[in-house]
Amino acid sequence: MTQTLPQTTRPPMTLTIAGSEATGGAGAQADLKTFQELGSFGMIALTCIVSFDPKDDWNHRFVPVEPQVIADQIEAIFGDYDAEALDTVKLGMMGTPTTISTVSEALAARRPRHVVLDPVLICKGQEPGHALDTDNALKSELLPQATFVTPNHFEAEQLSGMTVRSLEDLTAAAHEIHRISGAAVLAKGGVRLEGPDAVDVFVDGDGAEVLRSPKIGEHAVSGAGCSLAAAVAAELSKGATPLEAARRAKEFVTAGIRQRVAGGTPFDALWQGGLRD
Ligand code: PXL
Repeated sequence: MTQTLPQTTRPPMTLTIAGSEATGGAGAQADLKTFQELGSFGMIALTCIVSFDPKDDWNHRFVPVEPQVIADQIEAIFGDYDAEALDTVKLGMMGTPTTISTVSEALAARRPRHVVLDPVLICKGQEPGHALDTDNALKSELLPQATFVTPNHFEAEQLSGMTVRSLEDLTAAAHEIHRISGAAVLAKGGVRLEGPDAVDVFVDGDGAEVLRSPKIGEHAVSGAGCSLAAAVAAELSKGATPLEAARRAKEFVTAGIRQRVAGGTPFDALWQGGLRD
């Protein structure tokens, strides 16, 4: 008797190299939910574990994952799917200069087509001195490998070396980050710029576009940045252009903020199911 083999599928695939945020609002948890919601097969190489501390003003308790364990996870993932099948990687929180070097080396060896960098620069509870080393390492080792970067207001100032107070400033900073990295840039004004709209600026080699959506409250929502970059990555894995990916990611995050999840923390979490029906 001849046996028919079960049919396999080859969905779009996205890997996030990011930290765990236990409550599920941010980090790798937000990334994986976003990938699934947008139809991309998700994978995680964990860089660190963050546990908010309810006894200490929800400060971040931070534990890095051993560099060898990070390298092992990436080896397992690219052993399973080569860089042709798995052509999109999202980078979230790294946390230490050593982690950045480990990830930078692993990426340089595989050279995936899309590298979406969410340049998470500081995390509450980290040593300021340490944070500066991490910022510098991120700028010198990961930014040059990125094909798409999603800085928020603060990160746009740090990466461009410019002060951002207006949409014009944000646009100038986005152009500068594009100039130094060669990557497409989606710089997020979020609730930090005045006015009725949450305004983001997209810049790539073809020009600039301002993306707007009405602000939903004046408070930042946990996981919005992670989910935005994850949505960009998922869309790129499905074949979108960088500008299309930016537009769809903004819609995804706006819908998720509209249906945000309230808990005991002082910030709400984004719901990745916001675009369903
Ligand atoms: O939202 C930034 C972020 C990214 N990654 C992890 C986090 C946070 C913020 O809490 O904990 C793991």
